[in-house]
Amino acid sequence: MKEAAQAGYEAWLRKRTVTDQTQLSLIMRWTNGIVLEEDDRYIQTAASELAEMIAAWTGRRPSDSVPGDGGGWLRIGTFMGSSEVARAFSEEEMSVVQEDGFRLRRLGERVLIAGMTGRGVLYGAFAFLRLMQTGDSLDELDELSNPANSLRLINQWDNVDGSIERGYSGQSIFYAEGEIVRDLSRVRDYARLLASVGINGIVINNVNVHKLETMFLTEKYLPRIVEVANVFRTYGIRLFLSINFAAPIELGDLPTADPLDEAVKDWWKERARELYGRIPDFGGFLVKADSEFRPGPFTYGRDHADGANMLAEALAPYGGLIVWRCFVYNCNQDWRDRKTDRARAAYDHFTPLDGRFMDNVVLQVKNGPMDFQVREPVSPLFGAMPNTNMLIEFQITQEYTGQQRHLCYLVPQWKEALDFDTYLRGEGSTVKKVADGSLFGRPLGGFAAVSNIGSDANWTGHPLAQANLYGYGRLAWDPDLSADGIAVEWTKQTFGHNDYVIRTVLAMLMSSWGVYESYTAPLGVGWMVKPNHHYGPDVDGYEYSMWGTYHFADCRGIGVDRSVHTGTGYAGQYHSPHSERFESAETTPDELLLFFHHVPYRHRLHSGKTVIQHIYDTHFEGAERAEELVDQWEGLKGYIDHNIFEQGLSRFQEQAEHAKEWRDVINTYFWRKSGIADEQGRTLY
Ligand code: GCV
Repeated sequence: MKEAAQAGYEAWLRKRTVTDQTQLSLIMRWTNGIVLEEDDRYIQTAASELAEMIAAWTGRRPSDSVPGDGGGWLRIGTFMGSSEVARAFSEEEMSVVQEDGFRLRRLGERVLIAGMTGRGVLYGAFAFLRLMQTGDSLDELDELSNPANSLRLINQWDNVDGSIERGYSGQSIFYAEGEIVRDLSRVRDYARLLASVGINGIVINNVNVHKLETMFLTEKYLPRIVEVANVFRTYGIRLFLSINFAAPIELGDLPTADPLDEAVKDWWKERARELYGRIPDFGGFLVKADSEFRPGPFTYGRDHADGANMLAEALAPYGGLIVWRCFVYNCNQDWRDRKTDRARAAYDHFTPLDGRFMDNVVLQVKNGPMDFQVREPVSPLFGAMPNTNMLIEFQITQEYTGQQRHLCYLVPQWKEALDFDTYLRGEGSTVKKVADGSLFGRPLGGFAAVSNIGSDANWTGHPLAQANLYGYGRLAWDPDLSADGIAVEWTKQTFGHNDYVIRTVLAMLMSSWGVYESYTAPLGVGWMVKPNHHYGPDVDGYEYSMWGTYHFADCRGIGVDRSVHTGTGYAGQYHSPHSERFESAETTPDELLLFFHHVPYRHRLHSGKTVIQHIYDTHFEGAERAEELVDQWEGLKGYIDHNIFEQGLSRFQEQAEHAKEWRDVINTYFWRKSGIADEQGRTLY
């Protein structure tokens, strides 16, 4: 019973006896002792993680000194503190290791885990554990690893009442009934998981900051927030808070939140002084302002730069950051007006402000111009603000991608966004280089993503949704890793080394985004979901699609004309050659056709099919492929943990049923609308 209740809890840091003999002998060979010379907090964490995991895998705890009998052992430390570690590397080898980076090297019977800082050593220790779980030999081990991104953040959309906005795996692990939970052991276990994939910052409350969370800045909550910060600090993770821009008013202290008002500036400076007095490494504030009815500087006739800089000034003396979100659009658009375009909004609002943000401000930009749909183009903002720090924001929680009832491995989608070329500085100006700051020589940059975890035993509801959390961290560290490489790593650590299991899970993960897209959102049309909760098909359902739809389907055709010549002009927000490619229906890639163009149902795609035929066929195929996922998963019975198998089975069965509902709702709608196909999806010419 206990096992069932906890199945999946250890996630990819499984603490069980390793049964694969090759793997076990590799681990036994190298882990007879762990020697550290420094008393740094992160090195202590690294040593205890290594010792605990190794003991759990092998049944033998490593000694804390050099083993006498000649077996392999680990020496861990920084280049500064440990003379032995320092001696093993040349000046040049050490100089290329960045703040959070590490080197792993085998030297005779020793494996060195070395970093410039204690945090680097901690990441090195987790990398070593990963190698033990996935690799086959350490004989040639000599690895240098630096994170591509300095900021690798997680955003929790948790509310202090215990709910999670867009959470699909239970309640918050941080809060219950208006309080921070007493027992922080689960928060600690979450911190371990995050640190193991390199996350170094967490925003612990929802960007929509309600009355109670506004009080996080007060004595009511601060002492407990300090405790949460301590837990994350053990794992090298800095704590951030989302704030309400109107907090001075909400808390009854001032009549205004005008960012240019001296009293407002002083109020925030005082909050910063208090916060840093208690949490010296506090990360900073995340702000959603003038977006979806949240307060912001517009009320006072100020702009985003005025608002962000006022806060940035308050935090700058302590090294704090302001992460300012660019998810800004007019919710009350009247969709009879076909020129106003939500997709344009972030670019239109923010590009005129390029160069005006202080150095400790980072803009957080969603990967696409809309809102985490299953398919969107990449936000053109990434190619438009060379004088501004930026973070790319992903959504690990599957709001529009099946809500963790459906399988959707998102790493391939994120990879596409990261590899997209903005062309701002000519060919090779990829989004990943904008995000990491290297393209424009920006001091700060990185990744942020909305977490998908909750109080469910296995953290993510769907057992395979853990791969998204894992994959996000790994990509934030190294955006050049491949989606299937990450999937294999995750599978081996989570399910062990059986080839059949690895191949099956890999195939399921890698096909899942395409499968989900095929029975839900064809050719770049999004939003065909039920209002508010966004689960399930409803072609005209989305709550902000007033007086029309987000797809403009009528009897003549479907899609949104975003061209410059006849449409909203959005295509012109890209640099050449994308601006020309997206301008014409002939050159727009099929998968984005309806995002950029309104075309007749009989318009012929590059694939050779008409749009209407494509919609029907993909929805039928998608539903079939969803059924195949059930078969694939059933084939794993007896090969993976029984309880995890059961968790997955019910979800795959639901997915298969639900995919049929999607198929029928979408196809029936377009059959009626277009009047050129029958109910079975056969086009009537
Ligand atoms: C936290 C979408 C979601 C909202 C979310 C918002 C945002 O609109 O549906 O729940 O709010 O994005 O990213 O701020």
